[in-house]
Amino acid sequence: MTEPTRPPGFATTAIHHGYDPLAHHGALNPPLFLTSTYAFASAAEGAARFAGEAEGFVYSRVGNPTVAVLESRLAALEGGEAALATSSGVGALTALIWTLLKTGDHIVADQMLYGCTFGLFEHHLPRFGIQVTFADLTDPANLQAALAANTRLVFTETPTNPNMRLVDIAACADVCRRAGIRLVVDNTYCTPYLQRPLDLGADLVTHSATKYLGGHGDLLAGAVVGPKAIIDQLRFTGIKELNGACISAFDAFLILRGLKTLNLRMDRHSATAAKLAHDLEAHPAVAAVYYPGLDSHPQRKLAQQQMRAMGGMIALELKGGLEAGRNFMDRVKLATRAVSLGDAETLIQHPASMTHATYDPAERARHGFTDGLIRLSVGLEDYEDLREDLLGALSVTRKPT
Ligand code: 3LM
Repeated sequence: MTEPTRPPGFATTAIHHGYDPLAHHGALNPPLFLTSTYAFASAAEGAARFAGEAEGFVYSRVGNPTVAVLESRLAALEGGEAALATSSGVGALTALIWTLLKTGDHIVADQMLYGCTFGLFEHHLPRFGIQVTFADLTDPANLQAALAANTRLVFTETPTNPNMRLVDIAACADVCRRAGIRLVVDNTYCTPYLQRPLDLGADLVTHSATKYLGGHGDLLAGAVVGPKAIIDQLRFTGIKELNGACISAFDAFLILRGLKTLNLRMDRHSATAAKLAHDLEAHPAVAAVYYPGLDSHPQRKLAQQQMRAMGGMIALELKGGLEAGRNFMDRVKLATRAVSLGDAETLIQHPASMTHATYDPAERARHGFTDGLIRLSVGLEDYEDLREDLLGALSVTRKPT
């Protein structure tokens, strides 16, 4: 057998990394280990495994062979040393924060975050003595200004959920590195196929694997990727003793299956979303479309630098504001009215009353997103059908009042 002359590409890694069928009776897919616990050959061996002196699994809250394949594959795809898979994206985030921070510490976060991340940061972490400063990280100078002596973590999404602002990962990583503070990037919207924050200098990547990584709307999961020493801490403190947010082996199996088509799906999501973003922007009922592939996006150049393609998420505002947006949502037939994203089905939702209802009206105004914003997660259906559905729903003339 000849040795490969180059490192495996993204798709090859997503399909093969960390698993050898011949070591598992030739089974093409990693076996699903449905077990909570693991037998020890002797008391001494069990004790050695618990002490970390012997290799081997002890209990599925901290490790499972099916989950381990997923973790090594996610680490390889993100270009990190190690990964921890969790029961949800929020589980990944709390494992990270509760493990790495303590009372008296400070976080700087971008001003626009997924609703429950915002809820955790704004409404709950202060109860444990952890303060969060929200800053507009689209300008890295604002990051420098927000840092304090007790800042331990900088957290951002990019593009931001729901309004598609971009944060310059390399520029923020530079500020963080000089200050000795960890930069964490939520890479849910992009997946490692479209954007690799660790390559750009981030220290850790988080995911809601519920979304594109799983890709089929049939599971909840999350992940953290980064240096092995930190991932070990998150596993043996965060998941083991703090939040218990371990992923099920079955969900890990489903994500492994989803990963096999991740690059194909992301290319298709991106291609269809790019066309629909143009169509929507050209429609007279539309006031604004937020999509990094549009020339009108203020950070188009940055998007081209740090993203391989522009992804499947679009935000838009209609000229008639909230009421027009609600009517639009009620008229679509093919797009499904639902939260979440990254599925084969196109999903449409209203952030202010759904995914981001954790922001009260004053917070929405302060953090910079409007009540009228509508979010689309463009699915894998035929572009022509989606176009007809969305433009048709926009074009219905209103009944005279
Ligand atoms: C949503 N988002 O519809 P889970 N990080 C990002 C996310 O978008 C999410 C999480 C973390 C949505 C979920 S809202 C009721 C439905 C950027 C989730 C959290 O815990 O796996 O849901 O991930 O935007």
